[in-house]
Amino acid sequence: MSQARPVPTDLDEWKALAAHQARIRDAHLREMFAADPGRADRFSARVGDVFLDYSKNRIDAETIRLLIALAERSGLRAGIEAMFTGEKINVTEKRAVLHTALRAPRDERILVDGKDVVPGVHEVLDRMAAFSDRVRSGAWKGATGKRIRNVVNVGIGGSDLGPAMAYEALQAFSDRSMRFGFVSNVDATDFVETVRGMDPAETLFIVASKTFTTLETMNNARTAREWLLATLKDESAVRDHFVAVSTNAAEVSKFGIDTDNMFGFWDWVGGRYSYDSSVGLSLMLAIGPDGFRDMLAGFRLVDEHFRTTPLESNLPALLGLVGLWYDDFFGAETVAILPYSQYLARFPAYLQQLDMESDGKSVDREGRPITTYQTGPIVWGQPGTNGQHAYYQLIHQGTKLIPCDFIGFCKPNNELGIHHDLLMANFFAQTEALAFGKTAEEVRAEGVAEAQVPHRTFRGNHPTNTLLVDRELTPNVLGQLVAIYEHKVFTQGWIWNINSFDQWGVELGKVLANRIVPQLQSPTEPALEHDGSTNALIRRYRRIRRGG
Ligand code: G6Q
Repeated sequence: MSQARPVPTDLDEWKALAAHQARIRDAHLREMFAADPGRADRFSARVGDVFLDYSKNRIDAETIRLLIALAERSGLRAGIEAMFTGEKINVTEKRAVLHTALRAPRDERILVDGKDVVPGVHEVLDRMAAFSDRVRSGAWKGATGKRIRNVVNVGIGGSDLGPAMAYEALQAFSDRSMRFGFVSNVDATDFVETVRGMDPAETLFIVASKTFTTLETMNNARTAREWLLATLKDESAVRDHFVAVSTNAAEVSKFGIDTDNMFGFWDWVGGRYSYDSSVGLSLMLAIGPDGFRDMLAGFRLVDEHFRTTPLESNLPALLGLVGLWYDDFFGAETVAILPYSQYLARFPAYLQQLDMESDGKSVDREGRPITTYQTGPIVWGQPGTNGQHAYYQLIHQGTKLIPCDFIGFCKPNNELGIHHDLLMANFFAQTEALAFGKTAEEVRAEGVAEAQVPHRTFRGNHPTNTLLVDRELTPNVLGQLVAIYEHKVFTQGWIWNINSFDQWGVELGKVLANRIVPQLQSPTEPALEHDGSTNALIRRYRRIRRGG
């Protein structure tokens, strides 16, 4: 693994794909479906409750064969094995990448530096479960003896997006007698609006921060402590109302949280891969330990599939390969994630971080600048059908190629009248329309005036993946979906030969802001040594903020 890999674009397999693309780029999905009645069957895969139809992509059997050849040549199988067995594939931070260990069964052994990490994972899970049971049953009391009714997770990025997304996704399974809030933004509005109406005596704060030094989180945590003590007065109340999720015990106790009330995780869990660790404590409080374990089982099911299934029918790998096909061979710059489930409203934002922070890299694992191919796409999206009444216009008729993932469910979480069939009718109609469009002849046949024909014509041939879940959204299904995307991102990152597990761009932001804080707060005019624009903006802000 330590040997420098060839630049992907120098590989014969890459060149073969480029030549193949030139042959099929103008083929229309209309023709492809007409020519092959078995196409929908051929281009489908399944794992657990998730069925993937990837037939509405601009691919043929040869495309998949060549993409798999590229994956094989790039050592994807060895890469998967290296990840699952705890090799230090996060080369810039010299860390193993073992979010898969978070869902390993008790009897599995996974060694990092010669030590089995699985017992530690289960020890933390068991402590989380015991704590959750106490809070949910009312046995854990606040400082004044009241039971906890509000839980507020204070964290940002990987310590926020996962639990916030999953809490929203699994509200149907949560304890409705409790209120859950997520404070991430250092904008005071986030804190103020989240705790509005909460009784401090009934509120538990979970300060979630891997490093316990992140500016936004530490500031929000201090504000939370002041808010609590303004009512409860006594410092000792912090013990009953604050717990921490972190890898940094020293900073946790410096903050005043008893390390007995700290739930750990490990440096081999990246922030954006961490909500199935103790970072998911708020979620466990909401859905209970059994629900949380059921979610882990869903993750696990996909992990095993990804690790053991041949690439030809390996769902996350196929999703990755088809995505890479557009990204690198059609020049597509973006991917839309379109869940037809209101509960998955935050899923696109979650995947945005997972994908863009992981694969948003322009230097390869050997430190060479990447100049001949594209890496991670811009990820975005909103739940359907809302998007249809907004930005789908550009997907249908704009000048850009935007591959889309449609995620839908055969069963609703809330059975109400004809709602679900209406939702799913839109779901099916959109992928059909995107693929097949509407020809000028079809528009004319509707009696449309000639001048309008070009405007009403849909060229189609827009690629989509359909992920159709056999059932309703459950904790287990959510685990499956997240693991599918984790491994999709891994597949692409591995072929691009980048480190999907560091985030120096994020680290930069943390350092830069810390430099400017004292410049904004200084009572006397500070000496500024930024560029001319930044200096002037800071001066302007100071003047106006101070009423000058
Ligand atoms: C995730 C990133 C980043 C991180 C936040 C919060 O992979 O590293 O989003 O999660 O910056 O960091 P802390 O958990 O250390 O506060």
